[in-house]
Amino acid sequence: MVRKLALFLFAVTAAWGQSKAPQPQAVFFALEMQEEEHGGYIIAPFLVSGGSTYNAPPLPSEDPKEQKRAEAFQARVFRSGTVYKLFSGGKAAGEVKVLKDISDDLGTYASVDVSAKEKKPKLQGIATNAAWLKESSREERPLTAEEAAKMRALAAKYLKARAVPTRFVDKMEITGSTAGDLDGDGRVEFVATFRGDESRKDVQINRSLLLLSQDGTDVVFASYLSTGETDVQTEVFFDHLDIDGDGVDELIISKRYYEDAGYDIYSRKLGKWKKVYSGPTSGP
Ligand SMILES: [Ca+2]
Ligand SMILES: [Ca+2]
Repeated sequence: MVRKLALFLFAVTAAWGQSKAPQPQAVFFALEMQEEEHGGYIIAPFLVSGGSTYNAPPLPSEDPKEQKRAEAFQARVFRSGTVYKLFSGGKAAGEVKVLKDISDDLGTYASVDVSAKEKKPKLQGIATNAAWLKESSREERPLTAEEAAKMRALAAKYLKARAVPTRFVDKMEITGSTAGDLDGDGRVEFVATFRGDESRKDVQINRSLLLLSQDGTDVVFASYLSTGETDVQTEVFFDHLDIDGDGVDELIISKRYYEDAGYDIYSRKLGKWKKVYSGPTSGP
């Protein structure tokens, strides 16, 4: 009897679960300038999300079924004239309008027309049709020279503790950075990514460091990668946006391999920063 009741309850719960309205899925695209190749701005999808879920967009594949999914996805999201909201640094930054699907063997992307609130020489940001996203009212600005120097000093200290030589650290370049109040507590977090390489006895070493700091004096979170010539992996800060709407911005990081690129997402959950999504790599 108990078993029968359990089965019945299970069936009811399962049916209820299925009848729940599916979470609306939105697409997130990286907006980047690709001057040489496409004469302007392009968007490339890096995430399909219902807010708290992180899924990879369907990408071209040798598997016919996957390929069909990818083609249907492209036809839907890259329909000419489709308008997406643009966010940059968590702020509403304008809109993008799809001009043309220019996907090829290397990747999935469309050329777009950008109507930005603020014309920057090289705008980058996140385009999306996510209806739940709200513009952040928090502080967001570039790092000052003094703050960038603080982050550099912090990176040097962090790497020194990992036996990375000072001469290497001195040559590291900052690949991306921002100062923004990621969690809305009124205090500004600093984010910076660094990269560098050196040859030691014909062996090439590449190093990549992502640093998140409260005010340039302490490391809140770090992701350090040391790779060789054939497996180069670099993390470059791209943008931040509260994708799941929990009040803390996610960090969107562009990861670059030797001939490949993709996007990863870091999120603070239960007080700890961690990687919550590692997107597929595709194209340049
Ligand atoms: Ca803060
Ligand atoms: Ca969040």
